[in-house]
Amino acid sequence: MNTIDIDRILSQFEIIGQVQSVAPLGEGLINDTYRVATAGDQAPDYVLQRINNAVFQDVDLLQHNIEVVTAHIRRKLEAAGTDDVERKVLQLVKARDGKTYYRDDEGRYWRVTVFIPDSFTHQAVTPQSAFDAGKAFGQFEQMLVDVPEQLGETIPDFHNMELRMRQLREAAQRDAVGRLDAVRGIIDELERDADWMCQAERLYREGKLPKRICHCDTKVNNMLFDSQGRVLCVIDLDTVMPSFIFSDYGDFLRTGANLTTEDDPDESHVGFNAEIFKSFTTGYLESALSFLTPIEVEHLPYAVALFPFMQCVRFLADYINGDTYYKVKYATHNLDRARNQLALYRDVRRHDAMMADFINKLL
Ligand code: GN1
Ligand code: MG
Repeated sequence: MNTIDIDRILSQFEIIGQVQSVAPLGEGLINDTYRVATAGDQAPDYVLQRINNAVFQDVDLLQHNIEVVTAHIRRKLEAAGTDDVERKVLQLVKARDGKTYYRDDEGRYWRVTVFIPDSFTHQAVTPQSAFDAGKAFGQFEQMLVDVPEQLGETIPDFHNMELRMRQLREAAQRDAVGRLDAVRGIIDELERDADWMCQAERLYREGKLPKRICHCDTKVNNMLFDSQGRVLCVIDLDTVMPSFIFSDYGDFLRTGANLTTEDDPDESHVGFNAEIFKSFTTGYLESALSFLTPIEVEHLPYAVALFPFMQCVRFLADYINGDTYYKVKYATHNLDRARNQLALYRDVRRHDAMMADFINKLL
């Protein structure tokens, strides 16, 4: 993407100040993100994103969800007298036509938010920031219990484990690029636990498990921290939609409590960090216990296992399909990620009893 293009895109939005530089930002695997720096102290910096509309096919619905959610959170923070609200919720910048996105001549979709000053993302957490993050996600879900509109699913059945298993089986059946032979062992291992992992969908069908508005992409690097390491807010709101609370609780621990990054190719580095589990869970239950049902609480250890398992299934399916979904940097990147997540899943399962015990003591 050259500067001319970016300038032309930015000129479609109601931004103030003189654009000084545009540089790639963050580690997202789906959208392309840039930081737009402006000259002087008067104008804010901005975040420009190209929305991946192969993944998010209904951009209108996507942006509508984000508008509703950010406005709702802003009202709640203001009503609670929170200081520094501007740094605690994302602010969308309108395009010239009043929409919160712009479709360019080539059919690419763009959006702009105000960059939150002195904010940082991290790939790892300390016990203290895990506790804060737990509390923040519980509060996030709590603020959204009375969101004034029904939100649509920006990716239908996003965290539906039955669907993810079906997609893996279909990928294996097609074997589009001849990678199946190398991964049969992993598939067999996943199949052994697949039925257990799909229990949330069954509980939902039986009317025993609710869906609530969740963030659904709570990995560590989707959270902004200030320079002292305190949580500011949750970003990357594309996947905010109705789901099981397991999504937010489990996906945070999938990244936060892994002893290494999700794509570390050396499995011996992978492991479940029990200390992070404990601090995150303590924070989460402090804010979420007021609205969680007993069946949700009882299944939290299941949620910790579900997300590395599901992510393994998704990375592996993408590997078999020839890397059509996630950004990859080398040929076996998705395979390394899948192996990493499977190793994490195994280690989480070694902690089943500890997790249940710990949660019971908190109640
Ligand atoms: C994607 O966009 P990003 O990188 O924050 C993905 C998540 C996965 C994650 C794995 C819309 O998140 O579901 O958990 O990669 N988002 C989508 O790192 O598929
Ligand atoms: Mg992200």
